[in-house]
Amino acid sequence: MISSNLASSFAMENSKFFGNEGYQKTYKKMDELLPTLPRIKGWWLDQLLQYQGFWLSEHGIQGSMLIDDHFNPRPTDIIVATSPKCGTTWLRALVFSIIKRNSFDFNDHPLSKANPRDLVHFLEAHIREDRSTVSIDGLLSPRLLSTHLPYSLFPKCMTDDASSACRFVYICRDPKDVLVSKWHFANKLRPKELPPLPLEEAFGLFSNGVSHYGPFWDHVLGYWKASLEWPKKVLCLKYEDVKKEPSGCVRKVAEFLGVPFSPEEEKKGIVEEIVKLCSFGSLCNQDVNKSDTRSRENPMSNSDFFRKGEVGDWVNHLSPQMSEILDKITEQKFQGTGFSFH
Ligand code: PAP
Repeated sequence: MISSNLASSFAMENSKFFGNEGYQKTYKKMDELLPTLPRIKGWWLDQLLQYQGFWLSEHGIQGSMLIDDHFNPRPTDIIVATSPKCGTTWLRALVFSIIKRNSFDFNDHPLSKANPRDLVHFLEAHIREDRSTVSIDGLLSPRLLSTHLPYSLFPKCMTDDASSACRFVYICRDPKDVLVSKWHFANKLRPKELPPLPLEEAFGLFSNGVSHYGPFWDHVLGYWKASLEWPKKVLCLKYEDVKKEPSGCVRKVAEFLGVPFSPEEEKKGIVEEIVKLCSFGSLCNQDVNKSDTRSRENPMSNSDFFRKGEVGDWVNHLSPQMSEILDKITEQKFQGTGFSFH
């Protein structure tokens, strides 16, 4: 069991970096909270803790608490929000290239030299300055950030429409494909000394809501409901729709972010350039994304974020019973909400 020992070690580890008394207070709060939370074995070596209705790793909780206490949102902030394996890499690339379309040549673009996670910074990680060479406060506006946190875990000043701070672009995906993608990913990340995670076990965890930032369905509903209530603040996309109609989705995101394409840009085919640049084939063929270097500090390599990039790969893995159960859960959870994956 990880315990307050690990939390204390966070505090000690971080005290090296944060003479800042405010940060120390947050770490102390975390130290007191962690031992009180229900916890369960995770998908690799980690444990997941139940925090405000969601299953998060200790780092996830730490990120959430640091954001609560120390993140200074700006009205121009753009936050790419996802439940893991729903299209984070893709949406990061799309939002980056939409917002920066006048800054770079498509033939010599940052996306050919950097993985999208190095261009759109992961808020929960970079708020911990000790883990990061990036200072969130030092980024120029508009800041492009990304998160896996559920909507309800953000402080009111970021989610309350009365304040104009932050816009969220959310993408979700058929949970059957999410499970399969996550299962493959988990097996890449599991240390060699552990046996591979059986699909049946991954299915059991996922369908019971036990996955990072899960239950998956509650994560989707949080953003979906917010998008209905505050359509200028939260935009919800589906992976399947972006696959089917990428140009339409790129235009929709640009309009939502207040930077619609001009008739001249349309004539020049900028939308199509963005779609092509961010496509699975283009991104996964960049040398930078072929790298499979992992380290203890950074256990995920760039290539881990590119597998098949298809809709419906679940048919190659899930049994008919598994898919039926997941579809039933999805139907029940989304009943009466106006949301569906069809
Ligand atoms: P994360 O949430 O852990 O950051 P994320 O990028 O959402 O990861 O998930 C990776 C999935 O997106 C992979 O799906 P798969 O396992 O079903 O193949 C990956 O292949 C897919 N993906 C990555 N880039 C793209 C892209 N440009 N277009 C479509 N799918 C993509």
